[in-house]
Amino acid sequence: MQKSGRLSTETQALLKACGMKINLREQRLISHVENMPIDILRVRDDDIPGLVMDGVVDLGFVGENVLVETQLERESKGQDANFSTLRRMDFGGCRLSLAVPDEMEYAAADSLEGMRLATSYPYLLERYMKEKGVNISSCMLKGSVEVAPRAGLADAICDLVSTGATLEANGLKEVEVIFKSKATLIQGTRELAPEQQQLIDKLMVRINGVIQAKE
Ligand code: PRT
Ligand code: ZN
Repeated sequence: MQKSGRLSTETQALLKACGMKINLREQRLISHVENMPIDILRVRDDDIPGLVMDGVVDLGFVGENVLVETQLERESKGQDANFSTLRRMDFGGCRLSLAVPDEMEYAAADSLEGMRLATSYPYLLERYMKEKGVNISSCMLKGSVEVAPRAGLADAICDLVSTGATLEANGLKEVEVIFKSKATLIQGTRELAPEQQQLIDKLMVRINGVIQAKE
């Protein structure tokens, strides 16, 4: 799971609601669940899909945006990108959107033809633009994507949005949603011992119950 960030509080709360006794110490990478044979690894969210796809961990909670971006990047490099989705969560909702300066005229994706877009998600952006048949160049920024147009680094951006306040504060308008995301639970393709798979099945019953009870 994510160590600290937008997904960590709700992931921890879900695991506790499923009956796991966990005592997560700040400095520890790995914590053992006291009442179940499970170890919890807490890392940057960007590392989670790769850890699952490489079989280093069996399960991962991660945003679909990070998951699909990693999958596309790995596929483009011929690396393993296999996993299965166990269940979409009811938290971590956001959208990956195209946004342009307020004063720019925008009708459809082809309004961006020939432009440069700043993004942390170049593969999702490229996939969308290819589908639309629009040629753009992208400039990779891991943070502060929303200041790129004002700084003269890009004409427009492709970034995560939840309330839209960040875009508004930076003189940008959201013009198109290219990917809708929530947190999701994935499993690697490594074959597990029967008792391990049974434990996962039991956990899934509990996770489904916890999420349904909130609906
Ligand atoms: O340190 P680590 O690498 O683990 O964390 P991180 O900083 O990369 O990610 P974090 O914790 O910010 O986000 C983790 C995941 O939460 C994302 O990958 C998404 O799946 C999900 N999520 C949900 C969001 C948002 N909502 C969100 N609003 N991730 C980022 N944002 C950012 C967005 O990038 C923009 O800067 O919030 C800003 C916009 O918010 P609004 O409300 O102003 O629109
Ligand atoms: Zn991250």
